[in-house]
Amino acid sequence: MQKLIITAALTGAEVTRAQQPALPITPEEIAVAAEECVKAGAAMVHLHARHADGSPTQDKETYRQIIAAIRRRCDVIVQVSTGGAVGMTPQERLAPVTLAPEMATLSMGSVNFGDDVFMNHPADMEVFARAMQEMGVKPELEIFDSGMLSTASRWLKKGLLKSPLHVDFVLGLAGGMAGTPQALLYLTQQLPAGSSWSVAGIGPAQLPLGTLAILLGGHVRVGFEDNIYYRKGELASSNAQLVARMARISQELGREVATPSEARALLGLKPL
Ligand code: KMH
Ligand code: ZN
Repeated sequence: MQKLIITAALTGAEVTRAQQPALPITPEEIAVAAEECVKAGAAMVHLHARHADGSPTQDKETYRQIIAAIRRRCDVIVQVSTGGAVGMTPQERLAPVTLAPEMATLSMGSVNFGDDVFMNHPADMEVFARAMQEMGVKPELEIFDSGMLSTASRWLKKGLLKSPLHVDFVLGLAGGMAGTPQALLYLTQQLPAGSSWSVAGIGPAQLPLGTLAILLGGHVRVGFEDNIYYRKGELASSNAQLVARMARISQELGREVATPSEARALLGLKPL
């Protein structure tokens, strides 16, 4: 089995300091969290930017500062969000891709998001996919439901996406597909040949689905964006604590954890 790629989704757009006191918000805090996660076994960070008051932003300069602060501290695959926050315009959301990061997320369809709707109109997402191709940015396809994988297959045929795909199944979201082993197994069976995949289980789904992904040969995303708890009723002390647990489980199960450069090779990214 390939080595395990652990992605740390450090901040997200929705979680607040009131909910999770250790949430990294400023570029320096995000860089410190990234370094701690790398030391704990993460090979990739999924980034969201925040204003100083904690509100979400897709401001290019803020992303530039975050990436520079991370690069000063550690080697890690940098993946920016193009999901941003619910209600942002497509133009706003696409801004960090113009920094030519190694990777960026690409949501493959719309989904109810709690009491909101996370809108991803196909015409807008085509623009995102083309921009990523032009900038040499590898997309990670965010899959919230099975129909989004059929869109990915169609876009492969149209040349909007290139094989092999790397997809992330986001499961357990209120309004999305269930965070169950059955849902994950079903989705992995629909993948285009040669694809790599990870799973981001939301809330209580993070630990069981991450463990299942380790066993199935997939990869794992953990972090405060998706889950702020270590166990029921106990907040995690840091993003790194969640990464360290996944690394520990993987090693116990006999699967080694990839370094950032090993993960780049697995994902077909250029060495840094
Ligand atoms: N914050 C969510 C509405 C992504 O980063 O690509 C969207 C999101 C997905 O977080
Ligand atoms: Zn995100």
